[in-house]
Amino acid sequence: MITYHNPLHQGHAPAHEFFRGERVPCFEKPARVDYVEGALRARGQDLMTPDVDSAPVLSQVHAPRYLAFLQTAWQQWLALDPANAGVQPFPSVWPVRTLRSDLVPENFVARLGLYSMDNGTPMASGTWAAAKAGADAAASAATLVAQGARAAFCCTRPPGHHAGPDFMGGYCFLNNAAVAAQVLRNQGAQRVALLDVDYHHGNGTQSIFYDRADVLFISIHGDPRTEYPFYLGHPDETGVGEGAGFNLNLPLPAGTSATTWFDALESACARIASQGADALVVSLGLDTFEGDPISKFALASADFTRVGERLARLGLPTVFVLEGGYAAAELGTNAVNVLDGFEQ
Ligand code: SP5
Ligand code: ZN
Repeated sequence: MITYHNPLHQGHAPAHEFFRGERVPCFEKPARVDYVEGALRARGQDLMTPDVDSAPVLSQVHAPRYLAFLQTAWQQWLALDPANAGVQPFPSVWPVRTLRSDLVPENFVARLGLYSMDNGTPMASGTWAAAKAGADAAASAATLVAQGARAAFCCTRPPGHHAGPDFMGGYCFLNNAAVAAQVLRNQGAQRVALLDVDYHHGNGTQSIFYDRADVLFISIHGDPRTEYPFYLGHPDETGVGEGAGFNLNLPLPAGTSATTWFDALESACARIASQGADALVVSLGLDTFEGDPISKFALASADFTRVGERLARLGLPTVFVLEGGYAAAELGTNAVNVLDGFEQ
């Protein structure tokens, strides 16, 4: 399968995130993609370097003020104090209900809160460059599929599906899957189905397309009554305005078995088939794996082959975009299994 990698991902390497009030090593670390690249190369796969500038498409899925902030966020942080080079910025105040989010504060940490949904999305010096190169990889993969390739895989980090129109969150900065879907639309697909199989609901992607009928968003994920991101991903969210009926959430309880998960996949595939789409984008989170350290589904490595097989049977030009998955050493096997299942 055509595969694009992100040559700049290692520049996004924050040291810590917060968990239960403690600083712990980041789950979303460079080794994740190193393992996937290793498994791809072992399979004889060429890794292509991004060759499409995603900037115009990023402006279609993210707000200008958010993109402008993110692009220079690290320089803004250093401008406060050169010693910040060794310190991770974290938001500490957020414009929740009754507070104003139309104003852009002069204080950097306040701006970081304006553009963040959580304090679990640490930044580093190379974050913008890594996120932008990842979006370029997604745009490149989608461009080849729009031009007739059967499928392509965007092997990147940081992930993207929690990043909304104007905010970062859940380890995500730029929404790579949204970029892929928008590229397919721009290049002729009338309707795109975007299926998110990450353990966590793709709140950012849902929000980007919630009022649009041209991108059907479907997500299978841990029930947000108990699982991150909590505040979106519930079954009564079905789209709004022209997008009414083009959003489908299929939450499953923490602890769900592979058998039940595949029943949900069947429902998702039935909706894609009935609603009709010219192309498919898959937000390929691998944190549904039974060994994932932060998630609670129970797919075995062999199940990922079945995921690929089932998605291939939809018969749609397909862009796979890597999202979460934190059992780093097993990510290579699980990713390659999806691609093998799709291609066999
Ligand atoms: C892309 C993606 O998968 N983002 C996930 C963001 C999850 N953020 C919350 C992390 C909470 C960590 N919980 C650790 C539980 C260890 N037992
Ligand atoms: Zn996830």
